Amino acid sequence: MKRILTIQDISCFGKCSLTVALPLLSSMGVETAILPTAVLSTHTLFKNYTCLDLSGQLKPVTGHWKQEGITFDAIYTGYLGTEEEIDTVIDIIGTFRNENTLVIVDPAMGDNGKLYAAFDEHYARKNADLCAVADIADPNITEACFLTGLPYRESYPEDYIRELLLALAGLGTKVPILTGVSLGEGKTGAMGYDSAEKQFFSYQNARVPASYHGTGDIFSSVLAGAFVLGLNRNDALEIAADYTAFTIAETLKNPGNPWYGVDFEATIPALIRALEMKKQSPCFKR
Ligand code: PXL
Repeated sequence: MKRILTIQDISCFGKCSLTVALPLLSSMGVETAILPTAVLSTHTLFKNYTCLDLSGQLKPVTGHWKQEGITFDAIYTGYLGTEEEIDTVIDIIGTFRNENTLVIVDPAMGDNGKLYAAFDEHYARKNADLCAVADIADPNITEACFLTGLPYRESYPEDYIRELLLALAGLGTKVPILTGVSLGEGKTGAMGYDSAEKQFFSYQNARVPASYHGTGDIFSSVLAGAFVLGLNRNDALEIAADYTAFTIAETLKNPGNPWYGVDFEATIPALIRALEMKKQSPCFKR
């Protein structure tokens, strides 16, 4: 069984970060170790959230794992807290990485042109150091702009997305993948760039007219699971984008749908079915 380590916060209520990554990765059949960076009462879109910083635990916990000889096929990072913590996480990646370890970075720090409440621009730029050590990094357009210094645009030609991807590759990310990319009227999806092969790739589906919190974490978790299981980049992008879009659509059907997150629990069986189909494809390599 493949084993992944995911490093991000626990928002105890609100359906994001570890409370999404752990069930999704486990459902995909990936053994999932967690390294919680902080415990928050809710995610930071709620007012008056509490936060207990656990960054002092990162080194002792991973030190113990190292003594035990524990290894990982992949390391996937999400929402972190401080610049110092980013340095610690980079160290941890260095400690556990070997030539086969896949490093997936979701530099979760903002959306819709703005940073989340807990962050400033200095923190945002620090995330570029983490992206520099990533095999795959999947920022949204907002995050990519804060990482690269390129201007944020609400509407854009495809060339703008290519420029952002090349700038992300310039930071050192081997395969940057931009999320929330619309390449046509009524469409949304993701576009990536494989810097070794110098090839762009993309996947689009119909845009569901709603935006929910935590969908970035859902996309990243499924993407990370798909890559560690050995799906090729097109299949990985497709399963992550389809699952996210389907989950948003299902959430919209729920008359009492919560504003703070999506009903991903209801769509896990569909994810497992989609994954089984992909694994039967001749491109499946592991
Ligand atoms: O979904 C990203 C995320 C993760 N963790 C916390 C957050 C957010 C987004 O706001 O606040 C604590």
